[in-house]
Parts: sequence; structure tokens; C-alpha cells
Amino acid sequence: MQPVTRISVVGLGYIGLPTAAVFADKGIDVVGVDVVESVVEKVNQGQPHFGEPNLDALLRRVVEAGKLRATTQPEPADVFLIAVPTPFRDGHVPDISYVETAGRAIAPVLAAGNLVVLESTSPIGTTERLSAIMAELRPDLTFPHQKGELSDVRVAHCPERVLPGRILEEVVNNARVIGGMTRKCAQQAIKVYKIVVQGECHATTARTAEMAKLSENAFRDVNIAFANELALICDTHGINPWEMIRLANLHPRVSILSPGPGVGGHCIAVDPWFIVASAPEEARLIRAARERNDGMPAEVREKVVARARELVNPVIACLGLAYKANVDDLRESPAIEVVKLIVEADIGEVLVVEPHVSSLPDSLTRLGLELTDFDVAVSRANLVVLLVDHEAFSYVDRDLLKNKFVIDTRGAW
Ligand code: SAJ
Repeated sequence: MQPVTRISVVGLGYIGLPTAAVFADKGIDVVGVDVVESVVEKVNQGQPHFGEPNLDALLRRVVEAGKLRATTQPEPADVFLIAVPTPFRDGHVPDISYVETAGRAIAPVLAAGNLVVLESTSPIGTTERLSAIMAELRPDLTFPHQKGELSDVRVAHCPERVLPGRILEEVVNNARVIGGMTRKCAQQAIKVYKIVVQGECHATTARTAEMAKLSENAFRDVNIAFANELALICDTHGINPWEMIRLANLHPRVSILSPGPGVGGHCIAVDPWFIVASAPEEARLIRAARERNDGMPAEVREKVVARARELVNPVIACLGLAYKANVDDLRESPAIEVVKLIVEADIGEVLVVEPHVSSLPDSLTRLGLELTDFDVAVSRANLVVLLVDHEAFSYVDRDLLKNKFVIDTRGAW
């Protein structure tokens, strides 16, 4: 493979944009591709279209230096990194259509010697499918599923692993699993990642890498489900689950996660279903964990309804809408689900607080809700429901809470 001078990142979302920026910061010419014009425009102005610590300064720097630019049309490059969404359809069926579309979009500009890496979390077999799609459109080139080590184009899967809120740090420091469709595919991908990654890069097969990534998120989901189940059991016995878990975790081989109102985001609440869909008979524990976590918002609603019934004019302050602490990401947020369920239960006035956003999503404004200031909501409410453990909420005036019912779903207060 020739030296890498130009990398194209397809999909400028939560993973693609920071990845593009860190490669550009190492002096590589990076061309970002996205189908959404407003995203392309913003990136070309050096501005991220979502919140992530330190990304704005980095993006401004690399765009001003002419190292990163964005476009809607793929252009030739040495390496293509694909970071597009992999959601599921009705019935929890994986939807890899964005990966397929990305493969079709770059196929016309591919050349012999190129490397294509799939970063999106994907069901097993997706990397092979990507290779086949590109091959269909480019019969003049050979791909690893056809020619193995002799192929013109190399294809690999290197699943992203970064934690939203710490992306720029983790994209550099995390170890990476690099699954090549052949050994040389993996080796070439490692060379590319080594430009920015300081963590270890481990070569394996594409299928193993696909399964490893799904297993990482299923591991977390199952362990959160375990914590949530313990919390429900503790409730029936009048035990504080967070205190109990803190004590159990003093054992040197025990590390229970934190219970909460459910699991959100575009990763952990989605990826385990890819395993279930691929082996429904075997994946019983993984499915049960998903169902336990998806059922948590309804458990919170039951608690809120029970408390509200004890009040004459319930005014319910719901604190936090993001899917987790200190981020502005509302995707698949269990907090939003809880708010909807509380409004549907029609038990009193509902006030919603989210300091990380400037407006509510349509799904909540349609319910007649308005964003309320934290202090106003807490002083007006007689029932306060903490849904997200944002740092901003930790400065609450305890005296203000004294004569109110408080439901703390995160064990933060
Ligand atoms: N949560 C709990 N209890 C906990 C931990 C988390 O209820 O003890 C909830 C959070 O509040 C949130 C959800 O789980 O709603 C997921 O949050 P998270 O911080 O665990 O994970 P994500 O979705 O932000 O990022 C995950 C990470 N995967 C793992 O930690 C195994 C990240 O490294 C992946 O790159 C990312 O998914 C991804 O894109 O797949």
C-alpha cells in the first residue's frame, strides 16, 4: 500500500466527525462525506453539529488549516472509513441499509490499492456484505471475498469504541480490534489507525471483530439490567439499592453497575438486538436483559403515579431528558420515555428541565410541554423526579426539597 495521504470519512456523525478531525490533526488530508447538506456546511465552517467536549476547537483548527473539508459527493482517497448509523427496524431487525448505501456511494471512486474500513457497529457478516456490494458495482476491481490476499481493494472492520462525552480522549487511547477480511487487510488497517491511535491494535477476522463489538455493548446492557433488577428487588424490601451495591462492590471480584430509569443512546439499547436476531434460540439472557432495561421507564411511572396519588394538586418536575449525564444527546433516552408515560397517566402538571438543550424535541412539545428552568421547576413542584444525574442538578438546594416527594432514579442525591 502506498503512503496514506488522503482519508475519506463517510458519515460525519458522533463517530465520523471526531475521527475525521483527529486524522486531519495529524496532517492527513481528510475529506468528510455526508448526505445531509446542513452538516456539510457546518463542518466546512469549522463547527460541530452536536456537543462533545473540545471538539469545536479541534474542528476549527483543522478546517482553518485546510486539512479537513466536507462534501456530499465521495471523492477518490487512499482510505475510506465508513461511520454511518446501523439502527433496527420494527421487530428489532437490524437495518444495515446505511452501510449498503455508503458502499454504493464510494464504489465509483475506488481504485486499486484502496482500503475500506467499516467502523459502524454491525451485525455479523456486514463487512462481507459491504465487500460484495462494492464488487457488484466495480467488476474492474477485485475484492477480498473474491481474491483473498490478492485483491485490489482491502476491506476491514474496526468497530468504534468511544464513549460519548470522552470521544477525543478515547479515540486516541482505547485499544482497537481490527478485523480484516484477510490478514493483509487487517495489517493495512492497523497501519492507518496507528497514525492516531496510541492504544494497542489487535488484528483478527472481520466476523470476530463484529461479534466482539456487539458483545462489548451486550455485556454492559446485561450488567445494567442486573443492577436494575436488583434495584427493583431492593424496592420490594425497602433497601436502598445504591448503598447495597456500593457495599457489594467492596468485594474484590464484584463490580455491579448503577441502576437507573433504563438504557438509552444509539448503541447499548440497539446492538444487543443484533445478537438476538442472529441467534434467537441461544441469546436468551441477552434478550431478557434488553427487555428488563426497556421496561424500566414503566417502573418509574408506577412510582411517580403512586406518589402523585398522595398529593392534592400534583406538580411533577422531571429533571433531565438526555440519555445519560452531562451530554445533550436525547436519542433513545429513557428519561423522555418516562416523561411521556407520566403525561399519558394524566396525574398532574408536568414540568421538564434539561439544561443541556435550548428547545424540547417535537415529541414532547406535541404533548404541550415546555422547557422549564431548574430552580423554577424545583420550587414549583411538590414531586421531583430526578431522571438524569447531570452535574448541574447536584447543586440543588436541599432545603427546597425538604417538603416535597423526591424520586431519585439515579441514586445521585
Ligand atoms: N447506564 C446505566 N447504568 C450504568 C451505566 C450506564 O443505567 O451503570 C445507562 C446510561 O445512563 C445510558 C446507557 O446506560 O442511558 C448507556 O450509557 P453508557 O455510558 O454505558 O454507554 P454509551 O451508549 O454512551 O456508549 C457505549 C459504550 N460501550 C461500552 O461501554 C461497552 C461506548 O464505549 C461505545 O463506543 C458506544 O456504546 C457505542 O457507540 O457503541
